[in-house]
Amino acid sequence: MEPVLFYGVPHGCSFGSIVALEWLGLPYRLHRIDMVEDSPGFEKISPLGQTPAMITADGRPLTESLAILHNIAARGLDKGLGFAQGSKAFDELNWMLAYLHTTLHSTLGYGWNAYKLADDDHAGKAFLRKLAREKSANAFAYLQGVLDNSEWLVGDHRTVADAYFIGIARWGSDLDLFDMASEFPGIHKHMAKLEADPAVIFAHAIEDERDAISSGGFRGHATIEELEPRIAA
Ligand SMILES: N[C@@H](CCC(=O)N[C@@H](CS)C(=O)NCC(=O)O)C(=O)O
Repeated sequence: MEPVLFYGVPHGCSFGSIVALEWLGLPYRLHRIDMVEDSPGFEKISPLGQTPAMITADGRPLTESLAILHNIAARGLDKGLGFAQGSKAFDELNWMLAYLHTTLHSTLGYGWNAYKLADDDHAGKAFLRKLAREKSANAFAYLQGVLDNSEWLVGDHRTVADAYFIGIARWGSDLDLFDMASEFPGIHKHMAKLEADPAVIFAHAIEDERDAISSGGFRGHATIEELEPRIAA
């Protein structure tokens, strides 16, 4: 059966998994999770209530972006989305995914924590935003150095690392931390290239609930009722 990706709105890091699934081109379905609402049943797939989460093709629940992206990459080796485990290229991809998650995602996360604080917690917001800006500036600067010497984050073509990148790099401006074009022109250029990709355009349309034209294997949204037998299995 086709895998199902649970993606989160607003602007979840699951965006990258949607892009990667589109690039993969194999059938898949989506289930939308509004991260500011309760989602009964979702805890059976994602005990921490976090997105992305997946029901794999063989029916297992799988959480954590890196695990999901590697699952997609392993099915897309022929398309260059990933590399054979044990190869130098695999290690480079694995390294880049870990960097994007443990360094870029986590430092920008301070900005999301500031966003979620009560409106009148001015000191808390200011502290967290300062941390987010300082720490993620270093993370972006390093990545910009990578992109100064390469068209893609890993190797000479797009991989799941670029898919993951576009879902989280956008937070730099979403959270009003940076003017990406002037402060990180190399990052901005890579983002602009990816923003023109049909899979990225599709993922935005899905998040924004606009008409979404899949050039991959999207087979529609699945309701939680439809998924019940697979969740219970
Ligand atoms: N380590 C997890 C973190 C995922 C994560 O932080 N997801 C956020 C959206 S980007 C989320 O679901 N937040 C809602 C919550 O934590 O309740 C992963 O990489 O998949």
